[in-house]
Amino acid sequence: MSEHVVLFAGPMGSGKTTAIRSLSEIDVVSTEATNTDRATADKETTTVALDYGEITLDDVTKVRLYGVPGQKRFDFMWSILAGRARGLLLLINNDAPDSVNLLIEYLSDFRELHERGAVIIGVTKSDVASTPTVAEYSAALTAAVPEQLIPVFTVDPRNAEEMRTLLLSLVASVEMRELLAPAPEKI
Ligand SMILES: Nc1nc2c(ncn2[C@@H]2O[C@H](COP(=O)(O)OP(=O)(O)OP(=O)(O)O)[C@@H](O)[C@H]2O)c(=O)[nH]1
Ligand SMILES: [Mg+2]
Repeated sequence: MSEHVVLFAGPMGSGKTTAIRSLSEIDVVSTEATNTDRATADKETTTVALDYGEITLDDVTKVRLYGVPGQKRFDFMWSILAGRARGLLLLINNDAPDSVNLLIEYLSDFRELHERGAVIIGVTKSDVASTPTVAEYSAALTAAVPEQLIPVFTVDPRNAEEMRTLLLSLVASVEMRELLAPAPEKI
């Protein structure tokens, strides 16, 4: 059985915890605390350390799913967990103010991971805000990271099938990268 570690990152309220709960086949380990920043995300709780779940794809591929807090005051967890991952699933909620630039900002915070591994973008809450479009995000990504083609999809983290499709695509990209440039421990 092969095994992968992927990281779910993105702003507060973009749906990281929801996505991991939709996908995981084990009880998710969560670290939720009362949300005191209701202006940024109007929800009861926020992640303060991590989420952890697991899923088996095609009976032979185990994927460890780690979610980080969206709030930057907990960003010490970002580098701790990013170091273990080979794939980055970056969620951006379409209803966030200036969401295109916010996405670029979060992507640059995980530069080391997306340069070393694979990355995919999931645009959430497009039922709440219909713009920006996927094309607008793609144009900004091409301008910010011209050397890498970063796929962008709309996704609803509450929908397990949609999340699974996105995850399969990311894992395929991770496996492709590993074939081309194996991690040192696998050489
Ligand atoms: N309408 C709608 N609601 C969504 C969508 N995606 C997520 N949500 C809701 O938005 C909220 C997202 O909350 P979380 O999953 O806790 O977000 P998070 O990214 O883990 O946030 P932090 O841990 O605070 O950084 C939940 O209430 C979801 O049900 C979507 O595509 N559409
Ligand atoms: Mg969370």
